[in-house]
Amino acid sequence: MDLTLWQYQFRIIMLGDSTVGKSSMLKRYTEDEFLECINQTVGVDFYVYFLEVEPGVRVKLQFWDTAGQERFRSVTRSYYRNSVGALLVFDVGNRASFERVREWHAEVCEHVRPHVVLFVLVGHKTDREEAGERVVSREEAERLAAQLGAPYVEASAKTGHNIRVPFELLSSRVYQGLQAGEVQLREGWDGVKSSVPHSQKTTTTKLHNNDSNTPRKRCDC
Ligand SMILES: Nc1nc2c(ncn2[C@@H]2O[C@H](COP(=O)(O)OP(=O)(O)O)[C@@H](O)[C@H]2O)c(=O)[nH]1
Ligand SMILES: [Mg+2]
Repeated sequence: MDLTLWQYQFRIIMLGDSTVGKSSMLKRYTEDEFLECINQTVGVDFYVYFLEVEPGVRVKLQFWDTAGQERFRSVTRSYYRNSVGALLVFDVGNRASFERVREWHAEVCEHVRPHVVLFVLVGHKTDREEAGERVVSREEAERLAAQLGAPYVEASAKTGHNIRVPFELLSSRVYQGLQAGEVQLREGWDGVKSSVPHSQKTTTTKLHNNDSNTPRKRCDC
């Protein structure tokens, strides 16, 4: 099968403090693997996943993952600018990571203005609740998400609980944004690419979740 057969490509970034589990979420979603000691890569790591957002509409999701730069707050401007969506992640067992969410959000919005990036807020490592390590409640996270205008999802890369939901919710939001004209293709912008001539674009918006036959690929770059 020709893996280049996709109608759209969405570039999505992972945001949040170091160690909240951004790389682990990507690894679980794209490879269904979890590592207790995940390597910190040098440079920007990227992952690719193919998703059918509705029957016959295949999207190449290109995920960009910071590799430690977030620790030094040196994430580059082009990292933000060339993305259409962001998973904004905090660790439910780490209050400081929750308190930093607003700053991450503000930083992105400031850099991409006048354009927008669509967000999903993720309360991650929910498995820590069983060990009595949860310090951020669902209610306060939902309140913050509402203030940021983003949906809120809880997940765990360790157990795999809910791990597909934030990725697919965000992809669905982007796709719907495209249909509604809220997200627009722009010359010289890598957030969304289309291989479909304008006149052939579909107009329905339902997300098709059954992507069990979708091939997975992680780039070696
Ligand atoms: N308990 C728990 N630990 C996790 C989870 N996801 C990642 N971790 C651990 O948290 C640490 C940091 O994960 P990593 O993915 O490198 O975080 P990143 O710096 O945000 O990319 C690693 O030791 C992971 O094994 C999770 O869902 N639950
Ligand atoms: Mg990482």
